[in-house]
Amino acid sequence: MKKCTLHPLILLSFALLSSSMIDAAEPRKPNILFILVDDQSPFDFKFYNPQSTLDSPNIDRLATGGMIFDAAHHMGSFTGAVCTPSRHMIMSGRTVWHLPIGHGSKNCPPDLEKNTIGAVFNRAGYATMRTCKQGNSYADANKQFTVVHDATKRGGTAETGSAWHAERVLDYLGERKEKKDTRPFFIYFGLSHPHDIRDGTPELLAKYGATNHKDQSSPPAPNPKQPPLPPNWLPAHPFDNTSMNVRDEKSVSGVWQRRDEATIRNELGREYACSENIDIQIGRVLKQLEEMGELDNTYIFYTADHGIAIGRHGLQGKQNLYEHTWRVPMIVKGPGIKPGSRVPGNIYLGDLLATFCDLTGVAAPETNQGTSFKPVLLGEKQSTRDVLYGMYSGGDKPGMRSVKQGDWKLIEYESTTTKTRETQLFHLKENPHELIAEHKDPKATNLAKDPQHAAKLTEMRALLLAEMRRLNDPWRYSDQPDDGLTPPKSDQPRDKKKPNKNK
Ligand SMILES: [Ca+2]
Repeated sequence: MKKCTLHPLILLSFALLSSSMIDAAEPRKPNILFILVDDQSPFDFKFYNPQSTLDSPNIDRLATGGMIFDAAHHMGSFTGAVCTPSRHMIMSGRTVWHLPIGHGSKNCPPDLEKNTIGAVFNRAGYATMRTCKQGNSYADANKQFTVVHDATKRGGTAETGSAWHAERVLDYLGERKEKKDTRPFFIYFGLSHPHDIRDGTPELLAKYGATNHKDQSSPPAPNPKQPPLPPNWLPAHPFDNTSMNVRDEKSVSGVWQRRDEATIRNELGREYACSENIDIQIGRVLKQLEEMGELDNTYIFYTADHGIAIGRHGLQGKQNLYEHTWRVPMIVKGPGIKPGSRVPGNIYLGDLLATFCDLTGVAAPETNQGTSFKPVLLGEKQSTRDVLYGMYSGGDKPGMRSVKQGDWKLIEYESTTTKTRETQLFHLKENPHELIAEHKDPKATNLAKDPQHAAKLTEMRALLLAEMRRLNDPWRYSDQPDDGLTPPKSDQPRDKKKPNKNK
């Protein structure tokens, strides 16, 4: 008589079914490692700029193992301390005119800090930890993390530089291992560099041919190891951009108001030395996560609070809306993200909170105004929005505004104080470095005065006005309808606590 047995494949199916039922009953929430650096242009990296000489093997590996965003932006700033609104937007998911600081504070609900990253993820049962610089940030939100180790570390040694922040993360992971803590984690791994003063380690400064130049009256020594001049370098910005007297354009040690080749290449060398050190520190943290078996269940985000000029367009600082400064690097690696993928994305830093929540199944707070880009990360779409708006009004008013749609970008400049009025129109595919007449490149320039592009200019100006209205921008340009708005009286944002300028 034939013995009744189950076919091995059926047995295997039962085993798989029961294992997936266990998984379904107790899904393990993913961890988040959020890496935020201070003042870094996307064009410092080879994956955004093949001419770059920056070595960043660990960040490059995140890029090849994850997704690169070509159009990630910060929304802007109403103060020279661009970090401050940027970090408020990151923490809260709110847009620039709806923050608890600045002219838009009347548009912000009270106690917003209770709906920022640390508070939201604590409520969701996450273990939360943060290390970052101090100052020009969002102090009430920073302290919502359960474990906080904040200090500004911009020196050239392990104790005074980026290694200090990495040590805090490594210690925290070590304690987690010791305590057998199995809760999912949210680690906010912030670094104080490559923000000036860019005192790199001696080895890395030597690698990039740079010195911590202290003599304002002479340029530093040229060195062939220094990074090349950027393609959009200029010896001076050709017109008053409404914020030429801000600290970053005049007082940064090592640059001051110098824009000569030797000064800019040396300062880029200092920036790269600091950025490579950050890369080394990230490598240490990733290695520990791998050894702990956490890497495969962790979403890793790498970005900066905004970009920086360092000689591009004759500027030094972060108070402008060219792509080198308005854009930020953005890399995301994690479960379900196709390795080596690349998208425009059209995202803001203010979309991060919504995305963190969406990826982890945590409800986003009602105060959030950002849009999750999880569908982009999962390969379902290329971008989350069609139009991007940027602003800067930390100098003369109304200051600068930009709008981008597809390959087209408009930047407007107006100062009611100096009567400056300038317009730039760029086709970014044909002119990715936003070259202008002073760059003397026959193939690329500002198209705003080209009659062939008059219709496009009109269209982009209409888009900008629509975005200014949609986002409650309190200012209007003199050739825009005033919409019945009274321009804000004070030149200074109405901050409860005034930001410590440009730290
Ligand atoms: Ca910054």
